[in-house]
Amino acid sequence: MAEGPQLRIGELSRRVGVSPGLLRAWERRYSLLDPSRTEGGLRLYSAADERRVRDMQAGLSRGLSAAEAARAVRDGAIADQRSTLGPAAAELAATLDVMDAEAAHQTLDDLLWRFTLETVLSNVILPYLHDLGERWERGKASVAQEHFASQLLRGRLLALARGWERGEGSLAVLACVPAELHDLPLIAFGLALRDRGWRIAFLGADTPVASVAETAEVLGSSLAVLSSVTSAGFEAREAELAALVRSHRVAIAGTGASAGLAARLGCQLLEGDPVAAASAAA
Ligand code: B12
Repeated sequence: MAEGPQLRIGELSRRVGVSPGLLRAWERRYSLLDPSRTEGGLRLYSAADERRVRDMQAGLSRGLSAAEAARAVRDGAIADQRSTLGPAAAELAATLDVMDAEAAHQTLDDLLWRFTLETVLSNVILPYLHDLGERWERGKASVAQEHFASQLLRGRLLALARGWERGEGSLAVLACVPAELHDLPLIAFGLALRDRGWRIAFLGADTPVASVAETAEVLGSSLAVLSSVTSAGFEAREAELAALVRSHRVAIAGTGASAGLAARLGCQLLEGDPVAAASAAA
């Protein structure tokens, strides 16, 4: 019996942001998962299965086909890369925790030189932000540390975003719902979408839904993505969002977005981390 928690497919799906159908396909086609069975025949997945799914996502976000990514997971190629990413991620966290901007930028320079931006986003920056929030909630990180880190990373990501409005590709308008300030994941999503040939119009934090509609109209967008940490952020604007969905292709994202809300609005739900979601949206 494998160590650690034994998860049903729904719970595994929720954790990694991959639908149960796709997980089953990866299990069947590529033997990516190796569940144990209860006496009743129910499949239970281990921490090792979860890790292989995350490695598979990392392979896909690097542009590998599903078959190539599954092979890289089986050969341990992605795990090898993860093991060299790990120390760099710990170093970034350490430099940000002591508010050493110069050292943090150096670590980011080094990471971005050695790995693709998407690998750094998916494996270092986004997990770091998530972890920072958990530590802040438990009183293990101060507001100052959290603000320092998020401002430094935000500045860095926006510098990488320069010119993302240019090119020939389809245009996506990205915005947080009114009163929502968490625009970092939206920036990460925009960078990943830009890497897939899209152009980005970034409205960022606290944007009225009418302003998203206006921008989509004026610039001729192919997709408008709205993000919110809370479900209340979407629900307070449900009528306006429904009107936007009638005239434009819309997707909702962030921890406040759910399948139920997307079905009610008749729009797309973007699941998983912003890099995986960019693959789905593109
Ligand atoms: C940085 C940060 C801030 C910064 C935001 C800076 C910025 N410009 O973005 C500032 C300081 C402004 C801030 C403020 C607040 N924050 Co804050 N913040 C965070 C922190 C540490 C990181 C957010 C982040 O970028 N995460 C990275 C994303 C990618 O990870 P994730 O949130 O787990 O999201 C997953 C998916 O939902 C998906 N996803 C998320 N967003 C998106 C967007 C798109 C487009 C896509 C495709 C996918 C996607 O990706 C992840 C899966 O891999 C989080 C901790 C956390 N858990 O994330 C708290 C957190 C989000 N904040 C929280 C809180 C409570 C607040 C404040 C209310 C604090 C206060 N008392 O003032 C305010 C609210 C401000 C407001 N009105 O919006 C809570 C939210 C709890 C809740 N569900 O309501 C969190 C979870 C911290 C915690 N553990 O309690 N915060």
